[in-house]
Amino acid sequence: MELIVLLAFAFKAAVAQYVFSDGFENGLSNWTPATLTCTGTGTAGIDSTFAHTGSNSLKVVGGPNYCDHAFELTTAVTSAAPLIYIRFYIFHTTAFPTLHTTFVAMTDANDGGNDLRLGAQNGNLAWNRQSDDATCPSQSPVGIAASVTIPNNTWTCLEFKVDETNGYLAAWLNDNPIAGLTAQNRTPDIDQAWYASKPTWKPLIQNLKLGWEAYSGEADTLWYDDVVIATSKIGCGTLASTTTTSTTAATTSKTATTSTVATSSSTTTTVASKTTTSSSAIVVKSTTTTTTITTTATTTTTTTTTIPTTTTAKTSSTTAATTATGTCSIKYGQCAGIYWTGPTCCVASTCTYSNPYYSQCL
Ligand SMILES: [Ca+2]
Repeated sequence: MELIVLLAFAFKAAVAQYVFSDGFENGLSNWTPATLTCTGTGTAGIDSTFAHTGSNSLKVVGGPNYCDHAFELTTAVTSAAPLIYIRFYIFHTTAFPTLHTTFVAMTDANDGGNDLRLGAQNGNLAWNRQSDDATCPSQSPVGIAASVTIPNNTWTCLEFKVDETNGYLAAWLNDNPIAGLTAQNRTPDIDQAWYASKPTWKPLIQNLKLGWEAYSGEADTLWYDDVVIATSKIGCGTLASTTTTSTTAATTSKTATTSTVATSSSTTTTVASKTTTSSSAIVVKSTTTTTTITTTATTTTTTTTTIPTTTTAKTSSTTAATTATGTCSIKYGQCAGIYWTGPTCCVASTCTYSNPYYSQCL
């Protein structure tokens, strides 16, 4: 018993920032289907024939209509709060469309329980806030160009950060920062509009939902694997400090496996088939992960308590002045479209029809 405690400490010292790691080798035991307002043809479930590592992955068949959405959910993110890093490998098969889609959704308790979404619009990745349909980057030519797409038919490493204390976001594709997904500096075309409509925006994330949701008739089939949630940058390669792990490795073989989750440190994400080598590492890893979760959960409880204090202390008087949009969308914001429930007038711009689902202030 003592040994286990010691191990837990040693392990915590090394990789305490990891609160969750799942390669779906134990099925969906760490996930639950997200409860959605309507259901259609979308499905999410284990695929035991295709994986980034190991044998299993999460397969999502997302239908074209809004109700054809499907998501699997974990609440482990709350153990990493208030600074949450999430990394996974994603493999999708249809180019991101011009119109808006979502593949990651997170319930935000500070935003009326609406989702903070990561998806795509105009072919590139974008954050989207369900409550006011704000996007980061702005869907202007400059904003769109500051983001990237996820290539089809290859496993790709995607990581993002939600900093609840400061209300900041960041993201990396194959470890490369995505400028357009950085919400922090109130930069025109990037995140100015994001904060303009909600100057004191600070999310309180309740869960991570991986799946698919379309708003304009777009379908995609996707796979997810090797999901890690942590309190610091994870990266696409090896999971954190191998240093301490090697110390503990002497004690038990159990720990020896921990260092490895992302043994596939190759950022050369090639087509799916080349995964066999690291597979066993991942499988064993899941045993250790359980230890991590417990350990870190304890630490985080303390951290979580601090959130209200921090939040209240930070009233941003600076940002309030940035842009007063009133009830109209700002330039490059959405102003009309099927499913659109936001403002229909524009500040210093004209609501311009793009398609039945999207009109933009230009
Ligand atoms: Ca797997």
